[in-house]
Formats: sequence, structure tokens, C-alpha cells
Amino acid sequence: MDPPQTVPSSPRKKRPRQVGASMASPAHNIKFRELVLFILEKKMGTTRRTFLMELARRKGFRVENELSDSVTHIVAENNSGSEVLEWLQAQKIRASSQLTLLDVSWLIESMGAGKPVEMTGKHQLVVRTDCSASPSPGSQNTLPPAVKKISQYACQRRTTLNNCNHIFTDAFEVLAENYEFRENETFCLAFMRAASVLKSLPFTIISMKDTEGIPCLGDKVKCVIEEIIEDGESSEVKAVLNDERYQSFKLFTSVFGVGLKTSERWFRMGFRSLSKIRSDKTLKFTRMQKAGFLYYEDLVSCVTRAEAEAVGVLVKEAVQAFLPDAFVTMTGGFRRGKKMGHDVDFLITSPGSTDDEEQQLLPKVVNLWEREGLLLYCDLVESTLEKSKLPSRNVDALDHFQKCFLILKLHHQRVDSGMSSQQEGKTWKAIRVDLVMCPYELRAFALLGWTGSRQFERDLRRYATHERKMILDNHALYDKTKRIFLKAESEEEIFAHLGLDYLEPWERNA
Ligand code: DCT
Ligand code: MG
Repeated sequence: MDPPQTVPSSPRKKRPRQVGASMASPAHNIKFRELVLFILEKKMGTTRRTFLMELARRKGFRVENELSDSVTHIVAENNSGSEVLEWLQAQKIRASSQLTLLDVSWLIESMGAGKPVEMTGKHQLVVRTDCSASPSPGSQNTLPPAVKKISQYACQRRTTLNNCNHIFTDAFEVLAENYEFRENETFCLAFMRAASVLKSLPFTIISMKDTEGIPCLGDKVKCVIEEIIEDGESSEVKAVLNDERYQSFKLFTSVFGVGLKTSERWFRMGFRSLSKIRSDKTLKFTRMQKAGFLYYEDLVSCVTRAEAEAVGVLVKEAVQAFLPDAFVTMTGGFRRGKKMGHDVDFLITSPGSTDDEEQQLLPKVVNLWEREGLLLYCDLVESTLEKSKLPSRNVDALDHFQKCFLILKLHHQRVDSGMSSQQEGKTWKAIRVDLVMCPYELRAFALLGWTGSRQFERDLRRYATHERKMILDNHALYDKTKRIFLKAESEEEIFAHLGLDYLEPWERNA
């Protein structure tokens, strides 16, 4: 069950500002050379100007510290065109006809889009001849309308990989992970939900005002946002990253087969490094952990898309050698468009096969790889699917399909025709692969479940339960009001049953 959503509030602490500390910015790559920006401090303030300048530079914009002849665009906030002109005249600088005056909303939208957006009327500051300083339409700094309707459920938000709030979501993910390591489920979930909602925003948060109307941001979360806006970093995140327990758990859980319980034990025994653990004669390792240590370097280096595609070919060849009509679909992060993953996930289903043929497929495939010397590790889990007991009420449970968790040997020559990087001597890389076999009539549910992201799946189930009185899992959708299972041939049909707008896989990166 999901823990309660509310986050106990902690007092909002106010710390002295350290603007100067973040001034020394590293050199940034300028991506958009045709624009030279100057951000006006008047009515904006030093802190916000510094923050915006730093952010814009990080996004590839050229931003000048001083107003000079090279400047092509002036960005202002809460200033009318006439006010900017007045300021320019006071600097003894004549506004040339080439100089464009823009409202800050243009810069914010551009940073969100990762490139300069088109300058429309709402962005341009108009200079009025009567000099009556009425605010221009764009300068009211109101939130985009979409912000007011953001859902608390990830399945009602489109979340692509274009995250314009990395600076915040990276921080939240560290904190969520630390709470997970400390088994504080409530705070862990609070920070995961906060990260998820910020990933869906089409703009970058640059002031606390931007957080108005956004769900899932409790006081504890807002405290972190505020600190990052003011100081460029969170003291809590900094403390966590330097924390011995966090560092050790992070290291230990990076080994395939090592979870929280084992990490806790090793930490309590005083271990802090993997080499000490590996060489300890008194420790007993599971088969999974032995494989985890054996192929550690390959497994932590992550799987590239090219490698995932090459594994896909390998899987298809093997599967279709035994069941020619079988469908093999890459699921997980790669189906959502990710360029890297910790493993490669596949869903296999076959319309024409009997229950027996279905049950025999994975063992046959695994045997084939074993004979070919490609199988480095295999854990085959038999199906526990009992159609009478569906659906399961345990929202985070693994499903009942037959599946295998593997480590396969992928030869470099199968990737990009051997162009990928090679370690000296070694001609292959160990890759984590998950195969799931599902009955053909359940394929839409299995595909939806195995595509993820995990946060998206959690919210989809929570939404079904709380908003539709339905139970969804990787096998079925049950309508509690009508007391029937709802059938579906495609993911689109499942979304429709739930009364949701369809989201493409690449919009599920919650
Ligand atoms: N999944 C699930 N329940 C689980 C495990 C997985 O619903 N207990 C779903 C969610 C995502 C998908 O299966 C694949 O899982 P992972 O491989 O762990 O995640 P990923 O999104 O593919 O990310 P990564 O790039 O780390 O593999
Ligand atoms: Mg995966």
C-alpha cells in the first residue's frame, strides 16, 4: 500500500544568502551565438539576476555582465518598455534600433525549451510615446495556464525526457534515495513525487512564485527548492552526499543482488569498500551476488541504446527459432526513449502457442544461450499466474508471469558492427537482461506495466484505485463497481477504460 500523501511540515528556516559564493561560474559553452543578452537588475534584484544569468549560461545562452555594444537583447522583469528606455538613457546609452527589449517570460520559456523560442508580441516590451509606465502584457509574470491544472497523478501529466528542472530533481532524487536507505517511506515517496511533478513542467522554476499551484510540493520539499534558488545548492543534499551511511549503501546496492538488508548488515559489520567485502573469507554470498561481483565493472557501466538494440536482435533470433510467431517487444526505459539503462527488458508473447509451448519457451532460449556460451547468469522464475485470483491488490508486487533475470555475454562485434569501445583483450560486455513471458490476451496489461516508469506505474494504480474504483496490475483491470474484468487489446484501450488521455511511452518518464 502507498503510505499517506501528506508530508509532516518542518519549520522553514531562513539562512543568510550567499550570493557571492556562486558568482564564480565556470566557462559555459555558448550554443546560440546570434543572441547577446543583458539582464536588467532594476526591479529584479541581484540574487535573481545572478541566478538567471547562471542558468541561462548553463543552457547555452551568451549573457553579458555589463551592458555593451555587443548586446542585442535586453531582458527585464516587471518593467515596461518605457521604463527600460528611461534606464538606458540614464546610462547615457542610446537604445539603438537593433536592441530588442524583452520580458523575462521569453527567457524563461527559452530556457525551458532548451533553445531560444520565437519572440512574439507577449514577449516584446513596447515603448509607449506617452511614457505612462503601464505594464506590458508579458511582464505580469503570471504562471502559464497549464500550471494551475497540474494533476497530482503522473498518469495525467506528460513527462518527456526533456527535464528543465534537473537542478531540483537531482537533489530530490538524492534525498529520496537517502530516505529509502533509512527506510523512511513517507519522506522517500514525498521526494520521489516532487521530482516526478517537476520533471513534467514545461518551464524552469526560478522563483518560489513559480511553485504556486504545483501539487506534491510539501514544506520540506519547498525548503529545498528555496535553498537551491537562493544558494544554487541544498545543504541537506550536500550533507547526504558526504554521509558515510549513504555513500556505503549507494556503493553496496550498486552490486547486482545486494539490497537494503545486505547493505545494512555489511555497514554494521564495519565494511566501507567493495574490495574488503569481496576478499572477506567469512562472508557468504548468494549466487546472484557472486555474479554481481564477477561482472561488476560491466554492469555498473550501464547499457547504451546500441547495446540494447544488439541484445534485442539476439533475443528475437533465439525466441523465434522456437516460436516463429512470437512477438518480442523491448520495454522498460528504452521503450520510453532513454539512451541508457541499467538493464534491457523484453516482453514476449505468442498468439498461436499452447500453454505448454508458452511455458517451454524461456527454458529453451536459456538453454540455447548456455550452449552458445552466452549465459553468464540465469534466474528463471516460474509463472504463478492463477487467473481465478486476479487481480492482485498489492500495488508494488512483482507480477505472476514466467520470467528470467539474466546476465548475457554481448560480443562487441554485435554492437554497431564492432565499433563500440573495447577493453583491451576482452571482446564482450556483460549485460543485465530481463525476459517476461505473458499470455497473448494479457499482453496490453503486461506491456503497460513493464514500460514504466516505476513512478508512472505507481500513480496509474493509485489513480485507478482512488479516482475510478478500479484495480489495475500487470495482468488485469478490475472494475469494483461493475464487478467485472475489463478486457483490452492495446494500451490505448486501458487508458480509455480508466478515462485517461493516452500517453505515449516517451511521455511516461515520470
Ligand atoms: N516494473 C514494475 N514492477 C516492478 C519492477 C519493474 O512495474 N517490481 C516495471 C516498471 C519499469 C519496468 O518494469 C522496468 O523496470 P526497470 O528495468 O527496473 O526500470 P527502467 O525504467 O527500465 O529503468 P532502467 O533504465 O534503470 O532499467
Ligand atoms: Mg530497465
